[in-house]
Amino acid sequence: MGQPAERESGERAAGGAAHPELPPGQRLQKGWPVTHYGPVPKFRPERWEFRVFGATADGRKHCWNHEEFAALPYATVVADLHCVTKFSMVGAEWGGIPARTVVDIAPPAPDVTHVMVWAEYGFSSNLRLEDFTSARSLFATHKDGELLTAEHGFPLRLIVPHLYAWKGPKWVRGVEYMTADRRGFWEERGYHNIGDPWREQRYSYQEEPGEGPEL
Ligand SMILES: Nc1nc2c(c(=O)[nH]1)N[C@H]1C(S)=C(S)[C@@H](COP(=O)(O)O)O[C@H]1N2
Ligand SMILES: [Mo]
Repeated sequence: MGQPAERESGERAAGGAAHPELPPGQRLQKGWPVTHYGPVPKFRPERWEFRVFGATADGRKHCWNHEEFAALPYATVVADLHCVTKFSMVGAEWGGIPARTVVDIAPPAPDVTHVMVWAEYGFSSNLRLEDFTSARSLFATHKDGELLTAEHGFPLRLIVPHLYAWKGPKWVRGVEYMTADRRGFWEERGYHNIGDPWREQRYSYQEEPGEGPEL
């Protein structure tokens, strides 16, 4: 399998000096490019809901409408964004609802090991439960004090600072609790199942036994 064809648009900096704070192989990006597959969804507040489903502790689906979800306690996290196509955007202050808050309100069953984070148009990404519930994982509504723009994921995107950015779906709509691992959209298409930028886990062919379900 060749390298996955991730689409990119937006400005690219010419060069960009090596940066000691960056994971290996990454370069600094001026500005904030827009990177995703497919069209930008239109936000329809009356139809929007956030769902936690799958293997929940109480066996039920938990739903929030937009107003309810946006009213959950707000927190900020300063974190970099590392795209697997090698650009990084550093020092953003993300604001929103910690993933842990969602997990506390709608806890998983004891045998849950992974989550699938679902977004508009069926985009998905799988995470180990401990990556999802890490203290800095955030469902972001804001960046640097301003509401996200449509192309950057408004009204909600996941930020998982310690993993490559494809592990953070834009236009996120829900979380599925899973008792076994399953690959998400990019993980099925050649990207690494774990995606730790500090270990340069870019592609699925780099996976060690046990790092991901069979392709
Ligand atoms: N729904 C959705 N979310 C997505 C993607 C996507 O294709 N669809 N691409 C990911 C990738 S690969 C990156 S690098 C970041 C880019 O975020 P940005 O466009 O805000 O820079 O979004 C991530 N979230
Ligand atoms: Mo990316």
